[in-house]
Amino acid sequence: MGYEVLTGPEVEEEKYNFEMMNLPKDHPARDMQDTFYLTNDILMRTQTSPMQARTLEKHDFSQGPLKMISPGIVYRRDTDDPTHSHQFHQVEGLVIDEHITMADLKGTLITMTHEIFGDKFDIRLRPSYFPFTEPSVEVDVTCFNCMGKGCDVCKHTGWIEVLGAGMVHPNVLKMAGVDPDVYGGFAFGLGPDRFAMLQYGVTDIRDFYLNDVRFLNQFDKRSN
Ligand code: FA5
Repeated sequence: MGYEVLTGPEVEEEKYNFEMMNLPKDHPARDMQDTFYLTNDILMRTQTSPMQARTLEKHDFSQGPLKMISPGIVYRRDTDDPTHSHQFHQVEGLVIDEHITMADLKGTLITMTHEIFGDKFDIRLRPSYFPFTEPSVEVDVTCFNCMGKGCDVCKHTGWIEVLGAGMVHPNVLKMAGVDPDVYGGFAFGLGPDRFAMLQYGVTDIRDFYLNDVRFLNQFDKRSN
């Protein structure tokens, strides 16, 4: 779909992880992502969203629109459970140009989800909150374990949350030196560990990180 693939640092500056993502110091939403700090200003990134600020800062819009995805590992002081790990993957997506709308975001998300999972899985968009997007949504996919009936894996909701998204907040553009009166667009951040769980029927995210060879061998093409 024409996206540039970029990677960024896992040991990140607080400025890019929070400040430039419209999360000033003492902003209550910082609690949404419990953080491993290395020093006052340096942390293990809690999300791939700092790559939005890093890319926006550099992009030359006279050369055309910005369309990037950025995969990588992120870290949070989350309590491990079947769908949460303290270390996991995210893929950030960012599209900025003139005249980008929420319909472009929705079309992109539907295309992506159906391409990966096929038509037997539904998605739903729920209104949500992120400091760096307005409006914001969270996207859920039908639980692979119970196909929507409700089970332990999906905490009896029938859905598994796989990504957050929204229209990029004007403050994020402004802080990166981009004029929000001219340019705008959408961003999303998805959790590929949860995508892999859905696709391969893995009921506990911790299995990816425990290095049990009996589990890992299933995915080793040489042993199949
Ligand atoms: C974020 O991290 C936002 N940066 C996403 C975003 C990007 C929103 C751009 C808007 C625009 P959230 O905390 O909801 O949002 O995490 C995004 C996804 O990462 C979740 O949907 C989920 O799939 C995955 N995720 C979050 N926490 C964990 C965890 N502890 N273990 C595994 N996956 C997780």
